Amino acid sequence: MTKQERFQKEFQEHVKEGLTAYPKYLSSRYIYDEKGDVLFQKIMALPEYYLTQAEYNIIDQHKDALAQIAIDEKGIDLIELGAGDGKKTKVLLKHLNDRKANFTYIPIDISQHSIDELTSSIKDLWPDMDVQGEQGRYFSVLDKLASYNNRPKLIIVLGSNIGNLEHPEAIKFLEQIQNSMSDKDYLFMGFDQKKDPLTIQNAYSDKTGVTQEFNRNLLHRINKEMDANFPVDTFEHWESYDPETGTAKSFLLATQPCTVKINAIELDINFDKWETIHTEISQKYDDRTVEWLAQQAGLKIKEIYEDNDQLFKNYLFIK
Ligand code: AVJ
Repeated sequence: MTKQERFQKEFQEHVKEGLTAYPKYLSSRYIYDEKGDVLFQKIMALPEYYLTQAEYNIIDQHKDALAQIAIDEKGIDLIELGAGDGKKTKVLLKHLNDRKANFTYIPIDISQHSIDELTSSIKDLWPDMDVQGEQGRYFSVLDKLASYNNRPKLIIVLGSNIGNLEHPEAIKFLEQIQNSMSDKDYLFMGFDQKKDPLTIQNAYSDKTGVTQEFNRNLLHRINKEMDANFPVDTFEHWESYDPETGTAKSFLLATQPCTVKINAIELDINFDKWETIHTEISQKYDDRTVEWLAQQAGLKIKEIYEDNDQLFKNYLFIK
């Protein structure tokens, strides 16, 4: 079975499981095909979606401290999980390059398309930079990371991507990274912070409807890849943020009753009016919660960096 076929099979099993459950759910992991990648890039450019700018600000402010790690260690592997378009990382890459640090950049992403685009754009900017991109799911690639032990690693995970995971999964994720680290390695990770609930609510339900399209892309994909007939436009995006738990939840809401045929998996699914499909969580954090997650995963916080508007934080972890 090819990687692609395995992915399709997994996707089909997930759809079957999630849409026959009550309440229904689907994972945001499957939003990201080529169209989903473009929609997420549009989200990152939205004025409401403060996360990208805030983390950009942090990296810009602290790029020298991060570059110093590479200089002090006389060379590192810079491994990025979920690299995407690398916009924020390029600030760091430029600085590492300017300071003539010795490093290999290893961007890892689920999307081969993203890896190819990122690699060629870096080659245009810095022809001599050592870039070795890899396509894969975090969890499968993490095992491989453990073998990159010839020199210290700086592992970076930006964008508060960890926020898509419930706490137990987040701990597992951190644990797997921790297992792949030696005591010379660093982990630099973004965690979006608890803040005015309205700011969060707006970031995940923009007026122009890009987030709705992003969320609906799940249904478009099922229609296209599983020969299904979701009336996509009758499903509305809904966002709810709980300021106590810090969990922002995305839903698709059936505004009309309907029956959806998913031919590839021989499944008919009924939706009542106002029935929900839960599609994503975007967890928000505070220092206490991050400390707890880190401790559960065997990591220690070495440094905390915050943006000027106090919206977002990046934590530097060691073993
Ligand atoms: C890519 C997981 C960080 O949860 O903030 C953006 C995805 N969803 N708008 C997030 C997303 C809706 C994003 N992450």
